[in-house]
Amino acid sequence: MSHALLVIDVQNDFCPGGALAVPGGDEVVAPINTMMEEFDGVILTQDWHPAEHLSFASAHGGMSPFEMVEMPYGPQVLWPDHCVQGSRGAAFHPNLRTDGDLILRKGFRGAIDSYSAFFENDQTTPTGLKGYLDTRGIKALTLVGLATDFCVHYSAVDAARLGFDVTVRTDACRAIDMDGSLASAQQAMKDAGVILI
Ligand code: VGL
Ligand code: ZN
Repeated sequence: MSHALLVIDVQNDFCPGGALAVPGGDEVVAPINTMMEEFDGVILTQDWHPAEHLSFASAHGGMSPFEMVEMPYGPQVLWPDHCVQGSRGAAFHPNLRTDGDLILRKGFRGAIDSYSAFFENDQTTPTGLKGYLDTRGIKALTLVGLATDFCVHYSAVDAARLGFDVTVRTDACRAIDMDGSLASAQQAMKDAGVILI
């Protein structure tokens, strides 16, 4: 059985000093680089938003980061501007190995966010990753990266629902943890059958 490492969003904007810094975000880089040796395939994702993306508070006059809005597809957290296509913040952490097999970009449609590496936040628009993994015969995934409670969480739950064997290595993840989001993400992942290590 083929087992791939899925490295979620280890980008400058999610590391200390970045626009949406995750506490200790840069601490995942060294363990992830080591883990890359251990898998049949390595896939990296990159959060990749156009300027004025509708997930940015700045695109909603008068609203502040971390407030909620209602989008046509449901509730959406508003974020500081982050991971703008081609910016330094959108680049991978400079010490991250990027010699994996595939770099998958997500969140590139202006009006819809994409936490998951499989489906955008409407939970129906596919990114194409499922087809890629199936074509390669990959049946098991280990997830690492940023942020545990958003993009790792949604990617892991979708992967489990799609039938992959899913493990999250929490020692190689870090969380944003707003309003109990880490605890509810951990519960949702367990409920979906994801193994948390
Ligand atoms: C993420 C919030 C907004 C993540 C991406 O990578 O977890 N979180 N965009
Ligand atoms: Zn984003």
